[in-house]
Amino acid sequence: MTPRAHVARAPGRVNLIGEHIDYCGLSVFPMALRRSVRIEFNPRADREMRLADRDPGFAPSAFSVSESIPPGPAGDWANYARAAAQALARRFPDLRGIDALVESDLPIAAGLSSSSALLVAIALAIMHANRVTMASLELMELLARGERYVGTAGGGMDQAIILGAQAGCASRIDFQPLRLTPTAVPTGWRFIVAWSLVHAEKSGAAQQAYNERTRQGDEARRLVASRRGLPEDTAYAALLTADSVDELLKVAGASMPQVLSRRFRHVLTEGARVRQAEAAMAAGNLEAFGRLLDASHQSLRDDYEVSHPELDRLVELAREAGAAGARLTGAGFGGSIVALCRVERAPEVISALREKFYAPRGVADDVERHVFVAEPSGGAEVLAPG
Ligand code: NG1
Repeated sequence: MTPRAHVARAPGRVNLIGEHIDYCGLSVFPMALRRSVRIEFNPRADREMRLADRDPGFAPSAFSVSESIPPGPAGDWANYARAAAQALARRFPDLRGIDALVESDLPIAAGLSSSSALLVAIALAIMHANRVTMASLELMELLARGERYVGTAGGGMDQAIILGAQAGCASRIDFQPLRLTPTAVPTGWRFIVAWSLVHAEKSGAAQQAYNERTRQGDEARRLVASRRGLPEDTAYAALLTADSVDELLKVAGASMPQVLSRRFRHVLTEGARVRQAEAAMAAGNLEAFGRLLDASHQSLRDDYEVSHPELDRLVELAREAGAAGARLTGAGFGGSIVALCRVERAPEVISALREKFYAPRGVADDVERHVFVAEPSGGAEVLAPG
């Protein structure tokens, strides 16, 4: 890579609340992290993409930009680059490729969206190299659809926050139509992210479990809509304007198998918690925000069944150490938790996790790789050569 290379940077994200509801079209409340994927890149004169990673665990990869790029094997990291390149090639004719060198300080498969950050950084690099631009909201939607290339029926939260985050803020993301509304994170609050040491590989079993949840959410919605005499394609948001949460839960309880009605209950109650959490943050009410985190975790564990015993243990330990609340964040099945505490409590929470979670598992020395304070950061950008 020449010293004149540009750099595309895309942050990871931690979702504060609103889990497994973006694909139902309901609002979510994430923030971007300082940890990020950085790509040094130079334009090429042809359509080739030549990718390398500073981490030798990721083999170099090459492919050609086109409207239909054959995927690599399941789990191949370069599939996220293929997804970005294909989505852009369908929007802009005759794109040239890039030479790219990737590095990242984001943990992989930890529920912090390292894969969407890679996809967004590659997309920005290709666009910059080809001097093409797009309205930000349109790009968020294009890349959310584009990421389905890898086989996950994901929602649009990750690409939206990675591109649209504001430093110092969490953002409520509404869908249909897509919109971001920032709220400043109070200066005395700290969100601590802790990894469970369990990889939630979105290309493996977790992908099937994730896609199963999206199907169940959809089926429950259709059953309730038809019970209410509404068209089958009535969205969650429209169901909620027609009836109260309690009424909808009663209908669900009477019209579908128990497992579906529990999934449905998670979606509706989590949707309500997002609005309450946003208001609690705006009011600086840490205790109220913490209670909502706890309620979200319980719902994800019992109704949505996406937790893991190691996540439950981390949540329990964070609360015992004085966090106002904690919950799993991201898709679950492993990955990370997010805990909220006052700034002066943060060292105690972190050292309790070190002693009671990481030390017994033999990784106490590495604790700053696994636990960190999340600093609300700005969105993805391209930096000129230094
Ligand atoms: P992670 O945590 O990156 O696996 C996934 C989806 C989100 C959202 C969350 C659960 C993708 C790219 N991301 O995130 O859209 O549904 O799960 O809230 O599929």
